[in-house]
Amino acid sequence: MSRAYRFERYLCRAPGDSVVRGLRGTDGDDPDPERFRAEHAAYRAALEAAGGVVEMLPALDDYPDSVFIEDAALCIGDTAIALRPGAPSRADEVAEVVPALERHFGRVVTLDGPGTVDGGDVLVTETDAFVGLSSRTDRGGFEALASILDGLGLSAQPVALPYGVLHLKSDCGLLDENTIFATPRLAASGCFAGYDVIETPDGEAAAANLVRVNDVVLVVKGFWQTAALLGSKGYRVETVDVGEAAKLDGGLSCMSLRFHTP
Ligand code: CIR
Repeated sequence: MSRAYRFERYLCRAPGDSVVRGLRGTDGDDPDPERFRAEHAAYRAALEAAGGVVEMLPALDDYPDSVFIEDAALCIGDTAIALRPGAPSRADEVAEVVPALERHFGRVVTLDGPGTVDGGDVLVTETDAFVGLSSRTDRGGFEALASILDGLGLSAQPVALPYGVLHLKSDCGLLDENTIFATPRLAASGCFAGYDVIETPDGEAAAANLVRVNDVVLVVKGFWQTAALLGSKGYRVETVDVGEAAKLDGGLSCMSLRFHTP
């Protein structure tokens, strides 16, 4: 099973009451902290049901978006990379996650500045790392990350994102070694040449942010065409409700760091 989706440990951060002040691209309803906590608990249960153990880090009310822990770090094999999130309000989340990374990883590498990278912009396969150039991840961040990934045997490839897309993984997710699930607007760029691409069904672009965890594919609840499509192709699908996270442009991948340390 690929290191890109074989996991036995997960780091999650509890949502705090300040989650109501989380960043969002367009004005809308605030998430409800209680409902968010309930959804987060179900999300953690889904990860553990797919195999492995979740370590919960305490809520950080000074950082309203810190529940979206994926953006602060990247975990590959025995190496964790402390990233540099592009939103100024999120930059200091990294220092809060490093001690937990140091407990689990033999090696914690820090991405050099001044460039920025959000973890949500990085899709890792067995051999490649696709890195979205976005409002959060810039060219300097890409170059710095690419040189670290090269040392880990991964070829980093920049991907220009379609207009209005927050992160690369807002529009794609890994299904297996050779297969990526992506929105038609992202796939149309040809960025995944050499991979099989399954496109999101009409009206279900937001289902692209799925997570393969061991033998299970976690899919956002409510995207029934996606669940049926992937089921028909032999994937074992479980659905998870992330309605509160979605109010802050979050989805399934962003609420955990997933890894299998040797
Ligand atoms: C943000 O704008 O940074 C958060 N409200 C959402 C981050 C979602 N992160 C992700 O999908 N990796």
